[in-house]
Amino acid sequence: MTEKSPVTTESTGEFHSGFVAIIGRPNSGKSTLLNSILGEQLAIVSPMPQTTQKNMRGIYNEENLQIVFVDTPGIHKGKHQLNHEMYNVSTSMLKDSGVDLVIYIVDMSRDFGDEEDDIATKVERSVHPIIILFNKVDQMTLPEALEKQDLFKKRYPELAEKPQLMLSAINETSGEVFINFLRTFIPVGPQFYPADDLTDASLRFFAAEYIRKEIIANTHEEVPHACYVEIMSYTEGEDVHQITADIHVESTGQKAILIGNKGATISKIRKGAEWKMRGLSGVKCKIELFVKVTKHWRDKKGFLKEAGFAE
Ligand SMILES: Nc1nc2c(ncn2[C@@H]2O[C@H](COP(=O)(O)OP(=O)(O)O)[C@@H](O)[C@H]2O)c(=O)[nH]1
Ligand SMILES: [Mg+2]
Repeated sequence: MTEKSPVTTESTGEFHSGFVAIIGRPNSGKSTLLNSILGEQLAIVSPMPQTTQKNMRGIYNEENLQIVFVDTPGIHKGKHQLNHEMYNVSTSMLKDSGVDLVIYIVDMSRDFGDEEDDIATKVERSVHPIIILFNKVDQMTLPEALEKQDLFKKRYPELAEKPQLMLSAINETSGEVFINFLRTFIPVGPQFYPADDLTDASLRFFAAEYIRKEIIANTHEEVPHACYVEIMSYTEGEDVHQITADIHVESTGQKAILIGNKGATISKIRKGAEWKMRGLSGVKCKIELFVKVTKHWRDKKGFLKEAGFAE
């Protein structure tokens, strides 16, 4: 093998592995791509910006290959300390963060503005190899997509020569297409996790995520943004998992919306999350939810630290 030929698992027979962070604006399709790669609806996806609050690892396995993906919150400058912490978590991936490579997802269905400029500038300065993924090209014709790609390269000339790919993450085959593109960039390395692991996140983590997903699906506007789900207990019995969670909101008005008329909304949230947790755990799940008013939690450093948002 000459030095320049691409390194593939087939050509060397050696094990390849790497940590790959997925970054981009809120709503650009990071979690959708991860789910497509894993073939599972693992990460929560929604049209609401900032659906992903915390980094989540998803693990892609093949016989001689393991790629650990880190799904991140969207890079967005919001007004709360929470937004600030999420911004830091995501942009820290571009610094010396233990990842081998960064996937920068660009949403082609939206215009490039300040937010894209901010991210692109940070990506330009990153210490890591970068792959650019132009997503949502199903929203346009091919000439339009090429024109937009050109616009991107002119706006961010330092990124023009980076390896890049156009894709629609919602397309069923996108995961496979993307992995085939990515695999040549993954170095020789050890297997970090057992080959049948899909994630290193706990059932506790997913319980909170799936309750959040139901909150997003059943409430509107500011309410889902003002909610933080804290798992208070998770007991794994042989044929039933018992989960209790506090949902923190910022006002009594939000609490009333979350509970709904005669408890209808909170009951829907609970049942939806129970159903999803049953799918994930394989056993019956019973969830108890308590709604608490924790004023200004999104701006309380102590609370955010305890909730795992801040360093
Ligand atoms: N049309 C289209 N929509 C997409 C595509 N990828 C993601 N979406 C949608 O964009 C929204 C945000 O996706 P999500 O994965 O949650 O974005 P994230 O915030 O970057 O993780 C969801 O409504 C997705 O269904 C795509 O390739 N094409
Ligand atoms: Mg996401």
